[in-house]
Amino acid sequence: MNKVFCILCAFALAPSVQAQQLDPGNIAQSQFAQVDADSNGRLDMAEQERFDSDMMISMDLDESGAADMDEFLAWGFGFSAVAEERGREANYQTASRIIFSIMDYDDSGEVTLEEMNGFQAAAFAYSDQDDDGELTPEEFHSHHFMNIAAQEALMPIQ
Ligand SMILES: [Ca+2]
Ligand SMILES: [Ca+2]
Ligand SMILES: [Ca+2]
Repeated sequence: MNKVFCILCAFALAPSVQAQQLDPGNIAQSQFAQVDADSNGRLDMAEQERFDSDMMISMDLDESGAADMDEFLAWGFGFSAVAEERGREANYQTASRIIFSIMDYDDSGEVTLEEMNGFQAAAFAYSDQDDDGELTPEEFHSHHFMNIAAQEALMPIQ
């Protein structure tokens, strides 16, 4: 039931992502809004964990209880369209593979929710520059590992 709901959510989100300007900053902004369940302009760890459980259910298409590399890459995190538009698909895929490998703490080839939570807790602590237990949009955009990886992968070649 929950799974079906989340798959529907993923489809429902797709058009709004495409309607946005293809700008990594806008995508990070829309991701922030999705995680910020109480819309108070800041993310706390409880919001992040709720979002990650929903995301894991949506990603885990074969219902194995974990996400493998293909499921993780297929999810795309909203940046795939930008990567395509900029001809940076290979870079973006490499960045995503690196993030996946870091998340896959026991090297099993699958990321469990527990591993995802461990990664997100570390990323959250790192991003929380003023250590107040919440992330501002700026802390999230500029310091979260996944946003750093995506922005670097999608940056125009100078
Ligand atoms: Ca919040
Ligand atoms: Ca694993
Ligand atoms: Ca903070």
